[in-house]
Amino acid sequence: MLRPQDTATRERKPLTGLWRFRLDPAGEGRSAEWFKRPLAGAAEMAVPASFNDLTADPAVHDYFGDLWYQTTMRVPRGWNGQRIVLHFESATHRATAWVNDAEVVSHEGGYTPFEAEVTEHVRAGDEARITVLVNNTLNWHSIPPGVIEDTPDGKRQVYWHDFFNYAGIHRPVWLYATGSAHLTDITVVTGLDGSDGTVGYTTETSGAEGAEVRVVLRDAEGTEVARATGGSGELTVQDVHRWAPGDGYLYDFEVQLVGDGGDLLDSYHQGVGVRTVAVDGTRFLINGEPFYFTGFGKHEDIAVIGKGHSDAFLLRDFELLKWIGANSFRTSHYPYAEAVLDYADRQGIVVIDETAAVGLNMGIGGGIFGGQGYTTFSPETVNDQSREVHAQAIRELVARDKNHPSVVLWSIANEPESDTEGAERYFKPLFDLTRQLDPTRPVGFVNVLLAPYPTCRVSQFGDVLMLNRYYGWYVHTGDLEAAERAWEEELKGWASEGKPIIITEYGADTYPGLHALMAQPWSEEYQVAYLDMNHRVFDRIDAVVGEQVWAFADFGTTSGIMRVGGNKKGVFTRDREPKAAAHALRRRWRKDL
Ligand code: GCB
Repeated sequence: MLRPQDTATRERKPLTGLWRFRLDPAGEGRSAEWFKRPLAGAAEMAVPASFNDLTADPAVHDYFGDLWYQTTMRVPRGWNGQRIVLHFESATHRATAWVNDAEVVSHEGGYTPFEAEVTEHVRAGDEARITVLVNNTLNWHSIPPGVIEDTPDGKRQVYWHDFFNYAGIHRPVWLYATGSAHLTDITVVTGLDGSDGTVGYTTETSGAEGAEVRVVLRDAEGTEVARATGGSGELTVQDVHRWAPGDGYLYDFEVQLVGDGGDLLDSYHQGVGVRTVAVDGTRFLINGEPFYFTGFGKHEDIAVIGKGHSDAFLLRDFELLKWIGANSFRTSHYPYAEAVLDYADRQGIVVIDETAAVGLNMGIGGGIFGGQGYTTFSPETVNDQSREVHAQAIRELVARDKNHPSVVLWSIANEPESDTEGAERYFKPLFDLTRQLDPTRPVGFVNVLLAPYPTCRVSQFGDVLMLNRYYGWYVHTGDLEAAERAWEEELKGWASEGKPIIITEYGADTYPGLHALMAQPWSEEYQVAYLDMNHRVFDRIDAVVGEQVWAFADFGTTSGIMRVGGNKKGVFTRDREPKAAAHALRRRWRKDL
């Protein structure tokens, strides 16, 4: 699937703004055919945004179930005779859409795009009614999972990940037009050969019998550097300008579909960063050079709009990454908006790209350890059907993000149960699948403190070890000496595996403005001392090739005795102001200061 674009042959129209919106707690809208008329009793709702915090009503904030969105728009007059497509960048966690009276698409999974051709349901120049049934419940067959429990006070949505279950239409929605002969997919794989670069490509088309594919590669100044004809092939770029961390140099790869008579049927532009990624022993190599990750686990999380994408916050966050000297982040704990990855490509920021498989671990709940009364992997809980949903999430992630040079590593899950036979059986095929889908990038998963060295049975499948550890916070709380000893001992065990180790989370909740001379937990001083302790340990272990602090900024969670207005492990506050730790990290990471 190609992301909508305006090109010589394509036009798109954003469907953002205020839509009609209504909850459907009885789940009656589908059988009552609400999509056939203007939504009765509707409020208005911003798209893109999470619906949860745009209301003063607690029942809406915590709502789970069916919710309806509807808008009317005019199909551009000039689209007569074109193929017209309705495209959602995401809808959380599943959706069905109608155009006028016709059901056109359903999609499971809250963070990847989906679309449907709607040519036969609309007319250029006419109004079209677009209705979307979004459902935000989590169950044993959703990624992430959850369960709805009956309580004396009614039903409750329970889940095992530590961030608020924001939902709605979080990213742009588009109507776009192409010709009937069109490109449907482009894949690029880049290589290096001395000072030259290679760009291997494959394309897929539809309705294009007799048409020819032509490709042109241009440098950032627009000068042509290579061209070829044919649906697949390889281009060579002499004296290539490599994409590298801190140098987001992109070539423009234009794919053209040309008809018999030489007419341009379709044109699509794909940014290409020429770089290589490899693992060699305990080293993580980008362009053959050892790379050390500095940065964060992030969230898509902003006050008021929740997980709604904001270009303004995108810029602010990347400014802060640069300011602090971060060269990377992980898309914890779900695929981020495509605009984020495009920007990372352009900024030369390295990305660990994660699926939404978080909370597959009944040993954890909202950051608190302890039994949750369920078995993680069993026929009644996370089972073969869940694994197929997980596999589909991996397929969609790789399909969406395969061409981003910033993405150097797939993370197929965060902190699942990983010390049992059930976990081993569940994960082996998912690693195989990811490698089959993308043989060019390393694959890993993020290991939790509950499966310390040497108990983990899943890390054997990874090319890289990704560890989340909270020595000095959840264990040895406030005792950094004991924490340092225990952490180093465990890390030495992992180092003996001979794989690169990235510390994908370490962090301490910190209430901004709370100070303590004796470095008490929750104080700004403790967060700094905690990070210093971790860095001493990392600097003593050669196999550690990265440190990503948890978290970039404070973020919204469910309420709990461990959470003060959300998770406060941010190095920046939720409105992106620095805590003392931000200055300390900047001194460590900014080699140029
Ligand atoms: C973790 C999770 C992350 C939590 C964090 C915490 O291990 O991966 O989602 O927010 O711990 O703060 O407890």
